[in-house]
Amino acid sequence: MVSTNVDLNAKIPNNVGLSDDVKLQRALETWLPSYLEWWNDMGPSDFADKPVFLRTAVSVDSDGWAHYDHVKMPDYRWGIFLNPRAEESIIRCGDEAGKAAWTEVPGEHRNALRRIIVTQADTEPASVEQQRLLGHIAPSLYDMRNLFQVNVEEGRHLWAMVYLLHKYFGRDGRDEADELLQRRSGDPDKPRILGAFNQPCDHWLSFFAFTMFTDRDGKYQLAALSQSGFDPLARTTEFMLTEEAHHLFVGETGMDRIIKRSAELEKLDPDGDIRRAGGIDFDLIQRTINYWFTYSLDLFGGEISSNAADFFATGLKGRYREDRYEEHKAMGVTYRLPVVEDGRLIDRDVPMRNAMNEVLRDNYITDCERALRKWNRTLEESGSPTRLSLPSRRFHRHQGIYADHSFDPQGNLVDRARYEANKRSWLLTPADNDYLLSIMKPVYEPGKFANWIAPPNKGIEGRPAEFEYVRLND
Ligand code: BYC
Repeated sequence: MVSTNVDLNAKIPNNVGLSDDVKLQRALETWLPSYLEWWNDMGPSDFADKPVFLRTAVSVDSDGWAHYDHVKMPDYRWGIFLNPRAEESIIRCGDEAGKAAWTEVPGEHRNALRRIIVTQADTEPASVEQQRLLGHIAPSLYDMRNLFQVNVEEGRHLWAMVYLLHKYFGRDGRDEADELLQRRSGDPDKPRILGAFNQPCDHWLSFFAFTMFTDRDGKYQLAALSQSGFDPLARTTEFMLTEEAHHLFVGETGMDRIIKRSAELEKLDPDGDIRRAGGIDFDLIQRTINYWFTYSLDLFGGEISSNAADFFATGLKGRYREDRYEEHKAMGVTYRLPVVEDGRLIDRDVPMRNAMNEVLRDNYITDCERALRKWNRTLEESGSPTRLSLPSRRFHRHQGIYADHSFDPQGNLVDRARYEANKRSWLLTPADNDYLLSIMKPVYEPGKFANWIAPPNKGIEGRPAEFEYVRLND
C-alpha cells in the first residue's frame, strides 16, 4: 500500500504499509542490525557522536518532504519511500507499451529485474565506502555537512533497493540483500560490481568530481528506471531522484568553487603559479575531469548491447524522459555510431534498441557539457585564459567497443605506446593524489574555508556560511 502519509514512528519509517506486512517487516528488521554494523564499519569514519545539520525525508509530497535538524548520523531515519501516483501506471516503452504496469514481478522478467536492482543497489554502499575518510580532511564544516548528507542518503537508497529485493524476490532477494553488505569497494576478492565504484576517492577533488560525474550517471540511470514497467521500481527510483539533485549540486558547485579559487590564486602569485600559492592547478583539475568523466561513461554499459535492447523491448528500463518521446517502440530506426574497423573509425548504423545505452549516454554528456560551459564562464569572469573541456567519449574506456583500443582525449585512435607515454599528462596520477592530500588539511572553524576552495554563494536551508553545520564540540 503506497500513501502520501509516512509512518515516521516505525522502526523503519515508510509509506508502504510495512506494519500490515508482518513477514516483510520481520525480514527487514532482521537486515537492519547488519546494515548498522556495515555503517559503523564502512560508513564515515568517526564523527558518529557529532550532531550534523541533516535533512531527513519525512513525507513524499513534492512541497516539503524534507525536514532539517542537527542529527547524529547513526540516528538518521533511514526509510522506505515510494512516490504516489495519481494516474494508473503503464508500461512506458517496448513491445507492451501502453499496457498496465506490473505490480508484481512477471516470472519471465524476474532474473533481469533482479540483476538491474542489484546492480543499482550495489553502487549505493560502494560510494559511502569510497568516501569514508573524507571527513578528516574537510575544507569546511559546510562541506563536511554536505558529505555526510550525501552519505546518509546513499544509505537510504540502499534501503530503497533492499526493500524491493525483500518484498518481491523471496529467498533470492534476501540473499542478494545480504551480499550487498559483504562486497567492498576496491577489495580484490569481493569488489563492488561496477568499475567506477572500485576506484579510490580519497581527497576532495575526487569527491567533487565523483558527485559531479558519477552521481550524474546515477541520475540518468534512475531516470531510466523511473520509466520502468515494474511499478514499485519506477516509484522508488522517482523518489530517489528528488534526493539525488542535491548530490549533483554538491559536485557541480564544489568543482566550480575550486576553479574560482584557483583563478584567484593564479592572479595572486606573481608568476601565476597556483601550486606555489597552495592551490590546485588547472592541469590537475583537467586530469581529474578526464579520469572521473570516463569512468562514469563506462557505467552506461556497452554501446551495442543486447541487454539494453532486451530491457527496453520488455519495458523494464525506458529512455531518459520516455514520456517526452512520441513513439515508444524504437523499431525500424537506427543509431549511427563510429566503430573501429581495420584500425580506422568508421560510422555504422546499429538498431536503435541495441544502442539504448548510447542514447542515455548522449543525454548525460549533454548535461556534463552544460556544466563545463558554466565552469568556463567562471574562468572567463575571473580573467583567467584557461578553459576546461570534456575528453572524447572514446578516451580511457574500460567497457564497450572502445575499450580494446587506445584513444587520445580528442578521440583520435593512437597506438598503445603513444597512449602509455602520455597518460600521465591525461589522467590523475599517484603524484597528483599525494599533492592533493598534502594541501588538504581539515578546516573545522565555522565560516572558514581551506585556501584551495572558494566559499559557497549561499548556505544550506537559508543558514549563513558561518553556521555550525557540524557541531564538533558537542
Ligand atoms: N563496470 O550489455 P552491457 C548510481 C558489465 S550509479 C563493470 O554492455 P548493460 C550512483 C555488465 O554488467 C547508477 N562491469 O551493459 C552514483 C555485463 O556483465 P555480464 C547505477 C560492467 O548490461 C553515485 C557486461 O559488462 N545504475 O546510482 O547493457 C553514487 C556487458 O554489459 C560495467 C545502474 O547500474 C562497468 N561500468 O548495461 C551512488 C542501473 N558496465 O552480465 C550511486 C542498473 C557493464 O555480461 N544497471 N558491465 O556479466 C543497468 O542498467 C545495466 O546493468 C548497466 C550495464 C547500465 C550498468
